[in-house]
Amino acid sequence: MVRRYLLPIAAGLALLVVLAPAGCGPPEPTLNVLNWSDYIAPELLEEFEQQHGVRVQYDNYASDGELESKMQAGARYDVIFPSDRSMVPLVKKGLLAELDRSLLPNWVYLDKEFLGRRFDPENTYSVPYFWGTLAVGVRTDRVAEELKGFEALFDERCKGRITMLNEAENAVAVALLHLDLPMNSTKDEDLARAKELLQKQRRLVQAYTSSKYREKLISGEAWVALGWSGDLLQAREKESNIAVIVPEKGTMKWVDSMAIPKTAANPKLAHAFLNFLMGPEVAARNANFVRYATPNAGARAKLDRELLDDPAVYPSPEVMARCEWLQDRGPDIAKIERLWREVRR
Ligand code: SPD
Repeated sequence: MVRRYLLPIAAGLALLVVLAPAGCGPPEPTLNVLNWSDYIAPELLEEFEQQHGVRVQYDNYASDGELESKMQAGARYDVIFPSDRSMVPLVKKGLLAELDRSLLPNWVYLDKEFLGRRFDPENTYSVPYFWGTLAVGVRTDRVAEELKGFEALFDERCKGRITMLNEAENAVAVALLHLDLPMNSTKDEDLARAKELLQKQRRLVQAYTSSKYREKLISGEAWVALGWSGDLLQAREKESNIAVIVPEKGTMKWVDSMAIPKTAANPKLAHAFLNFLMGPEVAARNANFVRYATPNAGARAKLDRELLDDPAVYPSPEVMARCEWLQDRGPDIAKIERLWREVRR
């Protein structure tokens, strides 16, 4: 009787012991992260994996539109990094989860200046990650004169060597600023002038890209690139013949956030990841690597001195006073999207 019942159980247990080391144990928890390209120090992902005994599946995107359509189509991620611009539709469509502050003790290190912004007044859904400006990267070995604004992007002499961000609102904002018009204007006459400028510029443009301009500047394939400050600074790190111009007359300032989608499979682990990146030590290492400005006040004292003193990372208060946030243009956004389609076709 005992043999009849115990033997099969023992055999079953033995089989389990044989199979378990071969990878048949419980699956390793995975944190699915979707971030902009070149926007985190890779060592931090490994560190988080080791600290929490998890695997981080890390994917990239290159534009606001790409993130928004992925989330709209139901992509399953635990942590995403929307821009201030993308936060508006993501919140409106109910795609983000409310944050649990009790799981984010490092909140105390955030700089209040970057909290309570219009796109999320109570920071119900978002934690500021990095901020920066819309800037111009220039190969100084190719473009000799001293530049102060966006002028090289429209210069015939740079024909075929110019790259533009492939983002409607960024490109239109630059055209409006270059024409000394308000960056957030939706007036038909202002947009008509911006369109004319961008259409005229089209034959000078080598590529519309939001992810490859860094490499193109480094290789010298491009001489002038419209980009986001930190990416251009990363290029300057690799090639000393690159200058980063934050237009003196003012430009767009922006802040990207960390957020947890409503469909996150692992919200607890997602909070742990956010809190990890919000720690002053980690936030400083991350900023030193990506060369963007940090909204983490606790990290400031730990930043590389040359980063803190670099006006391309932290522009002077005078220049900052002339910079503007992108506003939510509501239904008027359709005008900008149409304009951009017409420029790009
Ligand atoms: N390579 C990281 C780029 C992040 C830029 N985010 C800026 C969004 C501005 N709308």
